[in-house]
Amino acid sequence: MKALAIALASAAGLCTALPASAQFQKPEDAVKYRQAAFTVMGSHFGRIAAMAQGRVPFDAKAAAENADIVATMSKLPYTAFGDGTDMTAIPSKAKAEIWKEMPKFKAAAEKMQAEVAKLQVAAQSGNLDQLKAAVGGVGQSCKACHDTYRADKAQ
Ligand code: ASC
Repeated sequence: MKALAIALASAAGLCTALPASAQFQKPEDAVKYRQAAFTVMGSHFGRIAAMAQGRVPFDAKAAAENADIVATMSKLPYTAFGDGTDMTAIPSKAKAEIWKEMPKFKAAAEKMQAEVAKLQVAAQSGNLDQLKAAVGGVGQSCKACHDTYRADKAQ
C-alpha cells in the first residue's frame, strides 16, 4: 500500500512538472483547446458588451457572473500556443507572427488579462458607467491582438 502511495505521489509530481505544451497529446489538441477557450470567452464577453451597448437590459448580477467566466477563460488559451502548434492539420487564424514574436504576443495577452481583471471589478460594482468603460478597455485589448496576430481567414 505504501509503495503504491509513493508511486502515485511521484507520478503526480512528474505530471505537474511537465511543461505546459505537454498537456496536449497532439498539436491539433492544443489548437482545438485554444479555439474553444476563445469562443467561450468571446461569448460571455459579448453578453456583457450587449448590456454596455444597451442592446439588452443591464442586469448587474448577470454581468458579474459573466465577467467571472471571462476572467477565468482569459487565463486559459496561452498554454496552447506552444512550439509546433503553428502549422497543424486544423485550420487556424493564428498568424506565424505569434511564434516569431512570442514575448510581444504574451505581453498583448497580459494586457487583455489586466483589462479583464478591471472588467471583473467594474461588474462587481454594479455601476453601468464603470462597466461601459471597462468593456471599452477589454474590447480594445481584444482588437489590438487580433489586428496583429489573427488572420481574417483560417488556413
Ligand atoms: C467581442 C469579441 C471580440 C472582441 C472584438 C473587439 O465581443 O468576440 O473578439 O469583442 O471584436 O474589437
